[in-house]
Amino acid sequence: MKISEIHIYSHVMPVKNGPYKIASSIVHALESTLVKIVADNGLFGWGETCPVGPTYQPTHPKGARAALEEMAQGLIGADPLLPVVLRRKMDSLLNGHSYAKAAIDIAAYDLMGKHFNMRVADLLGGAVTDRVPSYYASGIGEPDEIAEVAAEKAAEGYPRLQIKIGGGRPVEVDIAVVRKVWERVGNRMRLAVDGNRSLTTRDTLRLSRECLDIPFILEQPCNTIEEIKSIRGQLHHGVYLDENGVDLTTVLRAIGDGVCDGFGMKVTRIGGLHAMATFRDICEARSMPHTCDDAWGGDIIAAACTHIGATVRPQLCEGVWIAQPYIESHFDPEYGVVVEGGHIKLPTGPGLGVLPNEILFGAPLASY
Ligand code: 0XW
Ligand code: MG
Repeated sequence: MKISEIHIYSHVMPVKNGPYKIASSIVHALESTLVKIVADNGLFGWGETCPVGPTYQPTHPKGARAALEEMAQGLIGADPLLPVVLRRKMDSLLNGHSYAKAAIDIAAYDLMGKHFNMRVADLLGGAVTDRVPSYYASGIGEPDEIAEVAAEKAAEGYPRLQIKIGGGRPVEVDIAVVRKVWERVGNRMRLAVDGNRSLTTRDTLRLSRECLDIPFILEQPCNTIEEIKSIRGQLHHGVYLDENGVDLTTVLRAIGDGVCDGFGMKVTRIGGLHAMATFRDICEARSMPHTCDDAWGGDIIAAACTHIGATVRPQLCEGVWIAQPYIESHFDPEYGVVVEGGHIKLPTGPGLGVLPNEILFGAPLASY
């Protein structure tokens, strides 16, 4: 089989009850990049990549589009059924830009699933569940407000809450937020406290010391692995890397150096579903819990995260975060991916199991 056409689209999604505020970005609307690859037998697959603004990671929508345009012509004729060969082909056309390559990888898996009449989760090794746990991520807010969100989400059935903190405000406020949430929900939900790279080592140590009695994990508190490494031995809480887990080499180094106890991982950051399956297996070999997320995205990304999430050993699955609760509408009006009762049903159709209504995206920005 050969890729005979590639179409690149852009689509803007406003944030419901926005803006969404985290330490590294305040976003009102997200610009997603969608890719449709068509094979010489007429089968097609969809991919997507959607950075949560230009400052969360070194990624942005125009960068995704430029990278895809750089590679697209050279990918015509490549076999979409061979993900490793396809990755090497992409690497021969462009250095880096994993988040853009991920859109092609996801589209190839969607196409492959349609070709073999298999769900993507089964192509990735096999689903161990039809309903994956999700987690809710609060925005940055005041103690009472976030405690209210926590109570609401616990009642909805979410097994885990990620509390966003930091962004330059006094650490006392962050400590008060965490304490208020704990008073309100206690052990009804597992807790992660995510600094999105914004805390100093000083404030991270204080947060951990003053919340000794609260069992949360600290997610990406500081900007760099070096900063985290320097305080790791003095922390009273487990540490997960998120933004710093930029590729498999870094993941291997972080695990080897004992810098972290788990990961918040993003499908597009690591380069797509194939790389994500490798990451899952590395984590399983070293008993590292992790999430299967993306920074943002519509139904294509949500389905991709759910499919890989469904293959993770349940004891190590920290949940699948999707942007759906923060987005008004779906790409696929019938089989759009949703969080219900804090969990996400694995799509049942072949491939990703979602079919976007492409009229929503208008004319392609570029076609090859
Ligand atoms: C909660 N997320 C998975 C979505 C937001 O884009 C940020 C991210 C995180 O954990 O940092
Ligand atoms: Mg995070």
